[in-house]
Amino acid sequence: MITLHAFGNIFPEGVGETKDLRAQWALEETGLPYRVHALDHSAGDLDVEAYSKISPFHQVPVIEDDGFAVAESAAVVLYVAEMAGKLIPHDFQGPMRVIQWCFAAFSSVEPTLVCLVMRHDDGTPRMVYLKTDAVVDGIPCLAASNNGLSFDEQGRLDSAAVSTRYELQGWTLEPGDEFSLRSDRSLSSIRLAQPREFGGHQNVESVSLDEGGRPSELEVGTATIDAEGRLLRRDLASPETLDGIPCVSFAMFHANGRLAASDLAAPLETSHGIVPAGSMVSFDADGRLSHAIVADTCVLGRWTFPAGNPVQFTEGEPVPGGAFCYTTPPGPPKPPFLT
Ligand SMILES: N[C@@H](CCC(=O)N[C@@H](CS)C(=O)NCC(=O)O)C(=O)O
Repeated sequence: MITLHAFGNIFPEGVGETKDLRAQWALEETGLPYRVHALDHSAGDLDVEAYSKISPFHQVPVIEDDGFAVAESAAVVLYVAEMAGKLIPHDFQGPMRVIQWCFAAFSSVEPTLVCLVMRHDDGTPRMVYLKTDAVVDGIPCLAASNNGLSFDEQGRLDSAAVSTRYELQGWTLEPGDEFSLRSDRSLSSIRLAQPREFGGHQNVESVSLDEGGRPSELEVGTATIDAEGRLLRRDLASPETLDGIPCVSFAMFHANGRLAASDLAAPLETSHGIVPAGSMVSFDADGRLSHAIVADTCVLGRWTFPAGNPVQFTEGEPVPGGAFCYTTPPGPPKPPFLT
């Protein structure tokens, strides 16, 4: 059966807007049976090494059919149509016309639409790109093609980059620094235009702030630290053994300093079988293996897990699912212009 890798959880603004809906729409339209592998965007499910095996750009949608993975929504839709023998005419010219409009959608229509103002459901602007610097909601905002201004549903500015040095809620922003505000108007994050000293830490690239306006997480080079300087995450330039685990690409840590998650640099032996190299693994604060996304097909306990599948270790026992479980789709997708 086809597995659709799609979002199970994404930040609120993304709901109903993401390209996995194109794949789900085609699947529903053709009536092909499928199941959904629900990914949590906010938890970083798309960022893990194992997922890059099926999604070169760490994005959705991807479908897997009998071990064959197809990414890119247009290709997925074509695959589904071909598989079902529906949606595409069977003569010579018909398929060419479909391909023509697929290319047009991606290279001509979509980039143009993305450059236009995005709006909330009630028509008020959500994203605006300034032609020249302007003061908006009292804040000097930078005009830059990669820095749109976003507005909440009440029309209040909620993210932008500043055009000049500006004091915002006790923090000094330099030109080009990007900020975002919560709905209670408290500062939620700052991305610094250039790495610099911030909140007593050197070389800071971005900061998340808590509701009290204190830094909670800081990106420092390739590492993330908390306000006390404790390491939360760091990139690994080469494989390292951490807490006895062969790690590669990145490592996340619990508050007690123990390894929380990484990709495996080498196969990991467990009492239930071998978790293959390249799998993403996570551990609880006592060092027990809690989850994995397996990089290759493997047998763990009573189960065979195909590549890219999630494993949860419940009291040490491997079972499918957990944080990344398969779910049945909630119903046919509802593209905005059909509702
Ligand atoms: N060209 C790709 C783009 C896919 C894409 O932009 N996916 C977004 C969701 S709409 C995504 O997965 N974003 C997650 C990320 O980049 O972190 C396609 O059409 O499939």
